[in-house]
Amino acid sequence: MKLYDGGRAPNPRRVKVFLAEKGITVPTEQVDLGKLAHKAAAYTAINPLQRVPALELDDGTVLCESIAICRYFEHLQPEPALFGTGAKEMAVVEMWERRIEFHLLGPISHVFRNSHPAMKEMEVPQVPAWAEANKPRVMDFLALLDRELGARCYIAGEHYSVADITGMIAVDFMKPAKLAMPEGLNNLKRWYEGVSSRPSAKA
Ligand SMILES: N[C@@H](CCC(=O)N[C@@H](CS)C(=O)NCC(=O)O)C(=O)O
Repeated sequence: MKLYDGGRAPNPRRVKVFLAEKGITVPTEQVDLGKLAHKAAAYTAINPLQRVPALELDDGTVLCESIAICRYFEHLQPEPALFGTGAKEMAVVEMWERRIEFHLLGPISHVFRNSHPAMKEMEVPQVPAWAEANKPRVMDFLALLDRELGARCYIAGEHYSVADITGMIAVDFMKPAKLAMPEGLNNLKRWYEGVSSRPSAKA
């Protein structure tokens, strides 16, 4: 088994934090996004979409998409449960994971990819207006999340889950996207301090 990693890039980091929470170690190969190694023929043969992460299994199967990779490990090693347990909790985790991905990580990525000079060769064409259009979406969703976190410890309930991993990494990704955290979101701040101080957050 081999994990194709991309340094501090947010999607590979989701898998690494997930693995750290599970205490699983996987042989890793770095794909240098800065040098566009993910666009070279060798990596394109692994993932024709030219994105990281990718997990190559011993039988040659390649799993892409961070959540698909995380789910694979959840089944291999169910504890600690990071996709919830039981029908209702699993559905609630899934709901929040998707909400965080589509309404927070996605819009932050659009801001970063369409405004940062380092992304010029990866986001073609860069559309600065699309970066601008996504900024208020990020702020609206953060305010919603702050209201939600007034009623519970973690994004999907009383247990830490994959939704918290995606949420923490999305918030961290605001820095390179040059998005400032608005003042006064105290529930969000308390949640972030908790999840980002877990040892897994260093991954
Ligand atoms: N939906 C994919 C997204 C993967 C993705 O976009 N990865 C970024 C790094 S965070 C990438 O490989 N970017 C390279 C590029 O845009 O050319 C997942 O969940 O893994």
